[in-house]
Amino acid sequence: MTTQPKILVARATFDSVLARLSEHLDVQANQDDVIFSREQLLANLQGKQGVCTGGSERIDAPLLAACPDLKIASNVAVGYNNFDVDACTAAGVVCTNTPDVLTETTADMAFALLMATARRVSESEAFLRRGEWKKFKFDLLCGSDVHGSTLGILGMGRIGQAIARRGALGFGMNVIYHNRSRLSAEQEAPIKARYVSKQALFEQADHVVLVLPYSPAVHHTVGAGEIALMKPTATLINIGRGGLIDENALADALAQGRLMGAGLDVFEGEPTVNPRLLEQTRVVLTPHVGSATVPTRLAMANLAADNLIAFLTGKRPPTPINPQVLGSA
Ligand code: 8YV
Repeated sequence: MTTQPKILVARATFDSVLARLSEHLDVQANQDDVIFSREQLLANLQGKQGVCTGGSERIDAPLLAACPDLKIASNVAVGYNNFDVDACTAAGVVCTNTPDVLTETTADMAFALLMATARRVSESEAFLRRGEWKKFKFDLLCGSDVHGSTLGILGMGRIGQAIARRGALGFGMNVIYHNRSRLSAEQEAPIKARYVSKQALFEQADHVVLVLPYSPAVHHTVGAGEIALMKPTATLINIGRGGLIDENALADALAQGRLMGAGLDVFEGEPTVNPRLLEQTRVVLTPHVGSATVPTRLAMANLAADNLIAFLTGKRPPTPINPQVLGSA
């Protein structure tokens, strides 16, 4: 009997996905969804050729040194700031992620946060639930318009473009964006997207959406200086990673009424949320649910499984992050 490659599925997943994996691989699952300490992760990875990770498992040089059998790390996320990709590449370990399958769902969530923040939906509901709604009032809970306003997108990858389409085509918004590289004229034209400097984006946008991948180079991309450039009527939406925003600077700005509001799905210390943000009413807070619909989470889990099965049965994984490790085969 041939032995199957061994993998650890580090976080709970769909039973159907585990069943698929188990047809090809020797699977150690974690359906109780214990968040492994570093020591537990290292212990559970001994003798494993593959690992299926969520954002909670960090794959870095010390881990790779302690787990010499590991050949592939498959992240169930498009973002992979929990991977030290250079260290993986140096160790010949393939990294994979789950792009595309979550693009539209995550763009929907960006819009949900944008709408909720601009129109003060959470605040309005809390007001109603507290029983404070006693009469119609002309200026009750007035917010900012979304339609026809200027949407500033920082990070114009697949998800950024999907948000831009929603804004331009659905809400008649003027789209401005900043990104490492400019889109082609063919990509810009249908949404009339205008490439601007980062400074111009903060100055001109009525709604700023952060959707750039996190790395230490973009830590606190939005701090006191950037917030000071923004219109006091503007909103700031973050569906990327918490570390993109200096949360204390944001809490200061909200407390002083220097921003209309913020919509945050991601936090620097998540799942712990900065208590200063929790104190603010003009902030819509959600627990990192950008890709959280059942079909999308299933598609993500299946793509992560496809990557593991393909690579560990001698084929090319569909979505490698560091394809140079695979060579040209
Ligand atoms: C994941 C995400 O669900 O894909 C990403 O980068 O942030 C989410 O879609 C989350 O990271 C859990 O792994």
